[in-house]
Amino acid sequence: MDALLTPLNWFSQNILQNPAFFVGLLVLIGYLLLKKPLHDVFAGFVKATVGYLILNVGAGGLVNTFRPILVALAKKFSLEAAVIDPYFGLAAANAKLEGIGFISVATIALLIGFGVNILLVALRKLTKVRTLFITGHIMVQQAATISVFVLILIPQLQNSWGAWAVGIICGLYWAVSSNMTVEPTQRLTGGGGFAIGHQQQFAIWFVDKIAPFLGKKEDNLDDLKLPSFLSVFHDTVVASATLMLVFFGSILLVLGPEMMSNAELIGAGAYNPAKQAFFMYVIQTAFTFSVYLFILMQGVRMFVTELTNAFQGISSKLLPGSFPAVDVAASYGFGSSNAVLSGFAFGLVGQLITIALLVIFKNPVLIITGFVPVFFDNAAIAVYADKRGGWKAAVALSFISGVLQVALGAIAVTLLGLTGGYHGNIDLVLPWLPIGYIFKSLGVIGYGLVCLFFLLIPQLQFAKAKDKEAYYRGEVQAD
Ligand code: ASC
Repeated sequence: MDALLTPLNWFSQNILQNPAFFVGLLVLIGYLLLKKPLHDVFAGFVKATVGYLILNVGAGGLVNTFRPILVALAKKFSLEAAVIDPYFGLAAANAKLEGIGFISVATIALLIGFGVNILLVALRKLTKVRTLFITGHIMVQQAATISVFVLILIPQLQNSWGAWAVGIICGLYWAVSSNMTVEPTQRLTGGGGFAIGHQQQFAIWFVDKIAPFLGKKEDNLDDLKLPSFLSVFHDTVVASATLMLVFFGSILLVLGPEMMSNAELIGAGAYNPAKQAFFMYVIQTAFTFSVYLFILMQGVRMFVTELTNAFQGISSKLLPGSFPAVDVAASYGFGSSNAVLSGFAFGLVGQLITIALLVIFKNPVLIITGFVPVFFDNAAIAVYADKRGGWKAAVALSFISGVLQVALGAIAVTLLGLTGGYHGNIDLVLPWLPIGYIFKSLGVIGYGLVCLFFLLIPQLQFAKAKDKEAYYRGEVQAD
């Protein structure tokens, strides 16, 4: 058994959970299968891996700079509340799993889930699943949260079958939800050849369907006629730096130099009064947002180009007809240039209004905005909505998403009995919150029903497709 487990663990830790190398490896294999010259294979591997590492720098910079500021805000007002953010959610989920003695379930489930996903794609003629979820750091977070859903809400599964139960349902969710993003993403990217494997696949599917009813796609954010002085905001760097100066600038002023120089709370970005005026620190921190956003987009561009070229090798030879399901940031460059920021801004407004309502109505659980869902989810929602229904759809849907993240996040915290945080991303409330209630009320039968529900979704997609061959090729068809 050890002879099998040791290499599997090595693969999980070094490759699967480190998507830069996973994507690099896929590019390497893909180009080899396409019989490219070895120097091109090498170059593709390097560009994809480095591109992904650049994306990590951008995403990590955003998360590490802006998450502590929101946490400091909660501290300042002594709020005991749950932060809706996957990194806080991971810590809270692990604490819960440790409490019931099932801490290792999530890691085993990760491998089982990935295996299930491969199997579903390999059997695609039967399952109609076309996508392989390859975003390892997200899979780690979700395996932990879903472990809590399964083991806490269905206590009968707190036994040696627990890891299998979690792994199977994770694999189903990864395969099926990313498969739902094929058409929306192909439409957005003009046949880019990838799907989304992140934390908002159900939302993307829904937005793609509903946005055309909310507005006209011709009235998109890029073509919005702004008075000439406002038109400078069509530039992402100018728009993001200005927006963040207003938003994070106000928060930093409220927090003040004393709080911001608390290195324990703020981490690497703490304010050093000996070196800089506070006023300049505020401007620099706000502008840093644009820097990381710029880096993130650059990295994405590098790895997406290589991956979509190379994956043709994998999808023609190894896993026929498959699409890679990647980080949602890969979609950002294909929409209107300001969609990302608009989604963040209106999602934030939705979140803040809902948090205010929780306070006013004295809800027992208070929620704190976490950076990851409010930025990455709502940005994506606006990108896809704007493509299909213009700015009106983008504004409305990212706002609604913000409201749901907070309101349903608060319910999830209570349902699962978590302390300190919850995953918070939009898919982890819809569909996962209703799934939680099904688990709670129907137990193992509910678990079986949810598995069947997941299996049914690609069947329905396939049944609806007029041209069955085009479905397998991931071509967009008229509705
Ligand atoms: C997440 C998460 C991140 C970011 C990153 C976006 O959900 O955990 O670190 O989004 O993947 O590129």
